Amino acid sequence: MQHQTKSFKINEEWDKLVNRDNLYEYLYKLTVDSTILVTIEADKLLKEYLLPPIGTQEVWAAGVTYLKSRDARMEESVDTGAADCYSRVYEAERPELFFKSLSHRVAGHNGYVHIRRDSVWNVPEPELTLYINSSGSIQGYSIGNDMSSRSIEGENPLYLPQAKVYNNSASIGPCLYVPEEPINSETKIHIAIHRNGEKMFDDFTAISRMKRSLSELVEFLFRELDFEHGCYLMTGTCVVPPNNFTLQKGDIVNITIDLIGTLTNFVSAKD
Ligand code: DO4
Ligand code: MG
Repeated sequence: MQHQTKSFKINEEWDKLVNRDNLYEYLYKLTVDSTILVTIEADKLLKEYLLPPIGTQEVWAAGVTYLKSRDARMEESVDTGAADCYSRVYEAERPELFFKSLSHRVAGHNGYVHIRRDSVWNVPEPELTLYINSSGSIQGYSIGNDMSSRSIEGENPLYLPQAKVYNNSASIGPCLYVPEEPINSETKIHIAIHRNGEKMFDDFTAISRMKRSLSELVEFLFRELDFEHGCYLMTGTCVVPPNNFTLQKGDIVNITIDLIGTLTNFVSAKD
């Protein structure tokens, strides 16, 4: 755990550690009794592959929460006549929420995300990701990458689970950010994609552009679901690469969110 300029070694099981009300206060108090790691040791740990900050939590995702996402989906499905369902969900009271992953399919910082071998149009989706405790209260924030096949979803929206859920289709990290106050709505999300050392795409937006509030998404998710140790919720993509762009193996995706950090992933595919 890091607090201000210090790093601490915490010997607690993840699910128990994070699933509590007032997580910030709990962690703050822990800093008093915990072992401080010397800078060299902490830096070494942080430079290596970091495990994603997840235990047994399910990862859910919201969709079409930004105009950018609605428009991109309408464009990719224009030939199939399904474009209307995206404009309707964007305006509807009920948001789109879908199951994304369990921890064994989630990559961490500096880990590999996959593109499907049967998909010709693939993109990363940079998303503010909430950690919500079992009582339905947002206790922390992370960076999520909701890897997606635009060709498969564009063919038919009923293929959404195949476009969204496959090995290494989700990434979360580099940390769980637990602030004292809720995240500021002017917080920016930035994505850059590099190929062979060259920048292929780079864009950013603020989370204030989201059509829905975070609490509204959480309220719908928790209506008929219990999460024993809390859950993660990716809150939808705000940035979409141009329609002629598709990811390739070897690409590097960097997603940065103010105050949280940068999540780096290498693009690969199933062996
Ligand atoms: O409607 C399909 C998925 C949308 C999504 O993942 C997003 O908007 O981020
Ligand atoms: Mg998404």
